[in-house]
Amino acid sequence: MNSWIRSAAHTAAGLVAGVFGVLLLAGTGVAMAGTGQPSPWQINLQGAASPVMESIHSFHFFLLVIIVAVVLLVLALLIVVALKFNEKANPVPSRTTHHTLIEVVWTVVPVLILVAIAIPSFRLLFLELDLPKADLTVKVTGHQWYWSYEYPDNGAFSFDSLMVAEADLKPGQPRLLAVDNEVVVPVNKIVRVQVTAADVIHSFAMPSFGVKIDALPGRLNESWFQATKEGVYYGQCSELCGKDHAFMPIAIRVVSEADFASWVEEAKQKYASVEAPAQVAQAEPAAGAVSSAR
Ligand SMILES: [Cu+2]
Repeated sequence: MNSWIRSAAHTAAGLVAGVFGVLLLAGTGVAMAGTGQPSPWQINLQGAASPVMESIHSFHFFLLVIIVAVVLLVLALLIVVALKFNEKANPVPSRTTHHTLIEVVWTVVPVLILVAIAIPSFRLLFLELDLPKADLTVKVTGHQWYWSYEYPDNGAFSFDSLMVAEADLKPGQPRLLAVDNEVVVPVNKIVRVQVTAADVIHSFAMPSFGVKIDALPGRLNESWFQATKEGVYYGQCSELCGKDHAFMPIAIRVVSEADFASWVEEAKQKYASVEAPAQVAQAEPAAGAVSSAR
């Protein structure tokens, strides 16, 4: 065998091994990936904690299988061509220029593959964008550079949520992700998220819930999630919004329904006292005081 054919065969073998290696890593990556926050050496999506994210995971794996099959087919064809039709092995080339069956096959098969991808893709889009009846609403507003949250169904209190500086992190709080005031939602309830922005475009993203939606000034976008496991989940602003874009994380704490109810009671007190409008000296002028007030 020619040396270049040998090296081509080696390269091909290396490619196949590489593809299988990536597949293997991707397969185990689902287990390796953290849920609620990224983990070291993570190469796959974050773990799923909502039905939408579970569907995103399955769709992602389905696409991975298809793309690996396509890559392997093309690779095999390349190897066959390189080995069988090089100048040495095939000194007198065929003059064939058309083959109707092959041409029909290489047109129809890709169309069928695209249709097979489109059907679950549209189903997933519909799942993400068709809001089910919500159990509660959280209104999210992006600011330069923090988020504020409002609970219109639970007493309409609102609060700001700012990143915890590195020096103030408590044990267990992840750097660049922990916030002072977390969003709290009940487990297994459908939460409608209404997203807007007060200044520039931000994007509200929570990977483990499969939520990413732009926060646009003057527009109210909607998304939803149903957190299936209790715990704290972290996300980040995902639209470049200025110098502190990287420092406006999102933290959602998923708790039991009873814990949520008691948190709401606490939050109403806590944020009411913080958010009370400042008392401005503006007394009703007495009837005789009008002229002197001028
Ligand atoms: Cu932002």
